[in-house]
Amino acid sequence: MLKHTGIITAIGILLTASAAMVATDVAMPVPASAHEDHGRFSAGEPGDPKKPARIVEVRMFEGGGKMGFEPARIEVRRGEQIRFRLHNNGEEDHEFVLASVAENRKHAEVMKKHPEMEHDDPNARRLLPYGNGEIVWKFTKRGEFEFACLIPGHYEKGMFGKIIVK
Ligand SMILES: [Cu+2]
Repeated sequence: MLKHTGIITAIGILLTASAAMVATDVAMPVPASAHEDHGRFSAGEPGDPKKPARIVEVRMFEGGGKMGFEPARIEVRRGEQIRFRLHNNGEEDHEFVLASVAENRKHAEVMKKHPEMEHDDPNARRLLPYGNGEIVWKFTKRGEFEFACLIPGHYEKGMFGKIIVK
C-alpha cells in the first residue's frame, strides 16, 4: 500500500513537472519581451498613431557655429500623446532622439566611436538635409526628458532641447 502511494506520488510529481515545463515554454517569451520593450524607453512609450495627439512642430537649424532645435523647451502633461513634426532646415543630417539626459549623453559617447551609427527606433529619427519626419510619443512618466541630435559634434554645438512632463 505504501509503495503504491509512492509510485502515484512520483507520477504526480513527474506530471506536474512536465506541465510546468510546457507552461514555461509557452508563457515565458511573451512577458520577457514585453518587459524588455517596457524598459527600453526612458521618456515614456511609443504612441499610437490612430489615437488623438497634440501636434508639436520642431525645427532643426544650423548657423553661426551653432546648431539647435526650435523650440528648445516643450511642456507636456503626463499621459499626453504628442505628434512631433520634425523639420530639418539645415544642410546637414540631424537627429531627434528622445530619452533621458543621462541616456542621451551616454549614447552620444557611443556615437563618437561609431559615427556611422544611424537611428530609426520608435524614439528616434534621422533626417536628411531639408528632410521631414514624424514621431508619435506618449509621455507616461513625470519628469524632465530631452530630445537631442547625437551625431558627433552636434550636441556640443547646442543640439538638444528639454521636455518637461507635468
Ligand atoms: Cu545634428
